Amino acid sequence: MKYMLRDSLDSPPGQEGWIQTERSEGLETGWWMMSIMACSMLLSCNQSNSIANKPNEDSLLHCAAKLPARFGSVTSDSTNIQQADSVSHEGMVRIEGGEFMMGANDDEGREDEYPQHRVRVSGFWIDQTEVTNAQFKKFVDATGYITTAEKAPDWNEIKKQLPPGTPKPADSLFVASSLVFHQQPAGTGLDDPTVWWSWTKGADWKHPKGPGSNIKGKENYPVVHVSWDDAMAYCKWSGKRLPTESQWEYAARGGMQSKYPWGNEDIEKGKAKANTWQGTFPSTNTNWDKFAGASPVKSFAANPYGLYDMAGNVWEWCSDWYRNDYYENVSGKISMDPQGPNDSFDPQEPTVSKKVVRGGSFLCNASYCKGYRVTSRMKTATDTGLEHTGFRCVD
Ligand SMILES: [Ca+2]
Repeated sequence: MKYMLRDSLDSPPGQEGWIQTERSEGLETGWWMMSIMACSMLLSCNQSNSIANKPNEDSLLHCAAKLPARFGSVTSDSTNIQQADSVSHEGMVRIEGGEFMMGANDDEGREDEYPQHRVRVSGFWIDQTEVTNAQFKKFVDATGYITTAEKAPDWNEIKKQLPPGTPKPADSLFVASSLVFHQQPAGTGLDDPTVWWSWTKGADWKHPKGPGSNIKGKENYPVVHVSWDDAMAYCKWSGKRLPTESQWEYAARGGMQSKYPWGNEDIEKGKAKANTWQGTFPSTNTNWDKFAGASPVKSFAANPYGLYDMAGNVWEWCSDWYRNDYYENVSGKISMDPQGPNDSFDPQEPTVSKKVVRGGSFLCNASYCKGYRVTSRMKTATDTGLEHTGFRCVD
């Protein structure tokens, strides 16, 4: 369990001004500390200026660059959500079960994408599109659900897991907020993602850019700023689940053994095939694909299974815990409907429990880590929502 609070909204995440507390489960230990330790993040894969198509070791570190998780202390509401009795398959596609080789077999993958290994999945239904603002609104209207980003951390909850007598931090730390992307001036370096990501008070699914922004006219855009808990709550309410990582990759491949959901053609050749970033990140977006931020779902062609935005637009939560060594651990045998590892481990941030996210986002760029490859894996702390992260459900 982990908590992280800010003492100033102006403090960039991961820098001085952050306070982190942590407790080792079962050890009854805990401490407050000023945080230099940044946290996880899928964040854009745009954090490295590696050689295109072949990220070097350095770039991989940048690519999985660190940003702080949120608070960890916010109690999930998903347990209070009633599971739907029946499931509507409207807007879903049936994927027949089968066997495939999961993971990368070329030289573009990051370490955690190897080795490629055999996986068998049973047939399942999957949403054709990312869950939209309109769909998420129905859920919120029906349940009164409040997302993680809308809730300030609750001291009464936090202190239960801290050593007795731990002093309460300043009230100014307990602020509801989420991570918002800010385009930067030309010449901005790529080594510090905290420059273009900032915790923003009042940013949430209804206010993607923070106070003053809204989702009017964006009913058909993917919902963002949703934590893994929020995504789980929505899926539960609709009688569905989050996809496992193997279901997600199987669906994204569309029956092919290609690099991308559309085949192998380079993303910036021919017609625009997905919403990503063209130009120089994080300063210049040429908008060649017509969208600077998120795009309405179904703005680009579907993959052979009829699924939209399996590459780009927004990252999508999966149900699996993230472990960097998971593929190594399951190689050499056929995995049947794998549910992922039993726990999470990210060597870059061993203390933070993370779930897998897939598919890349509107911030991914061909020059960097190519999060829109079908095998690309990223990971995020379960309580963290971002402007470029959403989800879809399966049944
Ligand atoms: Ca774009």
